[in-house]
Amino acid sequence: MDTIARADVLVTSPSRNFVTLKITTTDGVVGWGDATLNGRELAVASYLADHVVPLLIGRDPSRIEDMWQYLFKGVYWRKGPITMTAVAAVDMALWDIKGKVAGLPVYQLLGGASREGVLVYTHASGSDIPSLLDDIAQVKEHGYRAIRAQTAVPGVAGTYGVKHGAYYEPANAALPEEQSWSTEAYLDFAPRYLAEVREKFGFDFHLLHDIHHRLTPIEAARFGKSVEDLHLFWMEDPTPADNQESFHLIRQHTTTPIAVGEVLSSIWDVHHLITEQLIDYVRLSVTHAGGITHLRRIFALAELYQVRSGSHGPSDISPIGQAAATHLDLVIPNFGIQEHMGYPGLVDEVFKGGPTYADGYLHPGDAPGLGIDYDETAAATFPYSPKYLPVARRLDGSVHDW
Ligand code: EZ4
Ligand code: CO
Repeated sequence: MDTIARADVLVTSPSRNFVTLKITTTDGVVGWGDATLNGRELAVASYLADHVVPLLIGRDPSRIEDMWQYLFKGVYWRKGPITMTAVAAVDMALWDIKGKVAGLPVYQLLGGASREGVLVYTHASGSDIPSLLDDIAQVKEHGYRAIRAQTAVPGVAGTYGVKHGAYYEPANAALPEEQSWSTEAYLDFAPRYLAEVREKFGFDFHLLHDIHHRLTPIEAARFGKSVEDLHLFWMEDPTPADNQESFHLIRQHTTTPIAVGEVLSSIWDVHHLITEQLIDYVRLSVTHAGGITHLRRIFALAELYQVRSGSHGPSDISPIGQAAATHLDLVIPNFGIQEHMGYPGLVDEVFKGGPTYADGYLHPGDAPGLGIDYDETAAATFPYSPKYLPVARRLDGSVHDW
């Protein structure tokens, strides 16, 4: 029987950090899994190398579901982003192996394509309204049918979501940068710039906006109400979802669709949001939510309540995680949209292949497994470099949700 011969945890930083799990079987089949948790990379690397790799050796790589149960239930300490990212990496690597052994792309193993391609949205941003409008014009030229629009808020130093140069890289410093925040300034400005976007470009594309957990429920309700005529595809993370019940309050006031999930990692983090129909899109990622095995269970629950998928796909999920997401997206009946932020150039030197983009859609391709390779020689030339997300402080100096 083919068993797991070895597993290696690889860390590389081709301009940003990625953690990758490589599983090799006794038959010499290699599976890749993404284990990148932005700003806490080495915690997951240690969880895998110190506590998971020794358990994998000699086990049957074809028993994906059993491996998932073993790593989730078997450890006693359940859930949380570090655990669920580590479990996800093993899960992804085993799906990659199963596909390679079968000679089939992972989406075929999951039931086959339900659509021709995966609708994606990308980011447009600006330091002010004119530069946002320019950026949207450029993004539209690349064929995107769905665009997330963010602009720096006047009087707020370092607003989240704004590109510096060609890319937006949230983990931007060796120690966390201190940024500022004013809810009043944001609530005054954001609806106005989103209105200008619709005025200039019309309604024939999906317009998305990320609130990044910055509002209270009643503030989010006010925001959602004030942009109803702009027909946003969604407002993302209007308030932290630690208290799932608080979304009832937002729902009572606005028909602006709601998307939640990028910082969450298990079905238990969203089950109330889903079963009470408090959100429209669930945004957990394959990489941070226990892999394909767990995320497809979350999407299956969501389908019963007409909640669609909208997975997180930032540059801090590696191309392996993005490939895995694209396979799942192609199959599930309640797919909504997939985030596709893209990567800085050096990332291509390490990660080879992966989904292809055309005309606003991604396709995972038909190579066996996940369809992506990792160049270990290139990766070794980009050593780990500490990179942290910023923190946000209100104008009085107190810490706000980032
Ligand atoms: O700030 O992934 O929707 N996307 C986002 C991201 C997050 C980063 C944090 O690691 O909000 O840009
Ligand atoms: Co977000």
